[in-house]
Amino acid sequence: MKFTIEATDPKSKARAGLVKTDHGDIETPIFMPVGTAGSVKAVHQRELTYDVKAQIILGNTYHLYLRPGLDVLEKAGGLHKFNGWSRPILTDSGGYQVFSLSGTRKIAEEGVMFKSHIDGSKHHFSPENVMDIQRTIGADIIMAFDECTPYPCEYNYAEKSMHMTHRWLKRCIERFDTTEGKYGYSQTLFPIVQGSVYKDLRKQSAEFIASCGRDGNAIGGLSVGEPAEMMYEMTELVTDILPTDKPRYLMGVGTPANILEGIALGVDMFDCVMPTRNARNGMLFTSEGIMNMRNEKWKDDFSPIDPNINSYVSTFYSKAYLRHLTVSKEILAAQIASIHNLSFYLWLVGQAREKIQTGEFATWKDMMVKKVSTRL
Ligand code: PRF
Repeated sequence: MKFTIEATDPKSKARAGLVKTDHGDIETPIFMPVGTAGSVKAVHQRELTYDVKAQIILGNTYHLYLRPGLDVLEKAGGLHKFNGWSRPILTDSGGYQVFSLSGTRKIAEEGVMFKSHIDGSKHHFSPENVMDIQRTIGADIIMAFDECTPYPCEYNYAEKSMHMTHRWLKRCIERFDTTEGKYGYSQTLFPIVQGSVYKDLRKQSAEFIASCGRDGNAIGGLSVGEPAEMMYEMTELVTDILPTDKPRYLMGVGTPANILEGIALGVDMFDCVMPTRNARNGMLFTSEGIMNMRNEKWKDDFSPIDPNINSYVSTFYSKAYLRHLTVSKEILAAQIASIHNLSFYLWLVGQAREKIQTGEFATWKDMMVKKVSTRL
């Protein structure tokens, strides 16, 4: 994997760059649609490619390991072959899903024992087997095994947890660097900064992660319920320490405004379930603001969903028709809303990239943050 910076914004820390992988290039800043179980919910690959214009999607180790399982994925020749997505894929390590999804779990130095949320069966994740599992899934970018601390979190716990995440990282690197990809293309490992909302811990963690010298770095443990200002403060502290010549990935973030602020702080990659999950609940993100599609207000508004978004569904379908589908609980409502929301997120980061290249990002960002946060 190779990263080059093409432009930096004069008035913020924003950068426009290019990530090169064996499955193609990624223009940054980028948003990565979440395809937890190997599918971006309600969106098929042709729409993801030609309407949404996604450049990279995310998969989850936890889900894919439990179902369909490693034997199926290996027989298929990896996740790209299995789901038909031939562009880059990133897999999260399970170090977050285990904590948020599985009912019972036991964290120890060796790893995490957990029960499947599907059938209650018992499993164990360790830094080593999570590297092996991600080798078998075959994503282009794989994530280190970490503990994402909750919010709020006591200082003592956050400190202990951070040190364990660092020790786990050393074990991840040792296993990753002594194994090879199974399908003939290369994979790269991103470590993850933790440290909760404590400045000294965040600083220590960022310095440790930076010293590992990997191809890219991630910021975890944020967007877990802390105030947005706190998330921005921690992000800036970390981006000021992480190497400038490597991509930075802010995990699980966020709203359109969160993403714009993250870009201004020097973040290059984002992922979040929000555009797809909220779409299934009738919430639309548009270039003019946020719409609740259940609202009576859209009943006879025959204007397009969002004329500014260059995606088939955004201009073809009217607000009134989508409201009707939403209220009627039609499957098509989820499909249209998901494709539109993702198209909007990809449009937003694409616009940010253009504005960074023309040196207008900072002023455009301030105007856009207000716009995209407006409730219509
Ligand atoms: N760690 C991992 N995945 C994540 C997170 C994390 O801290 C977050 C935090 N917002 C989202 N996804 N491995």
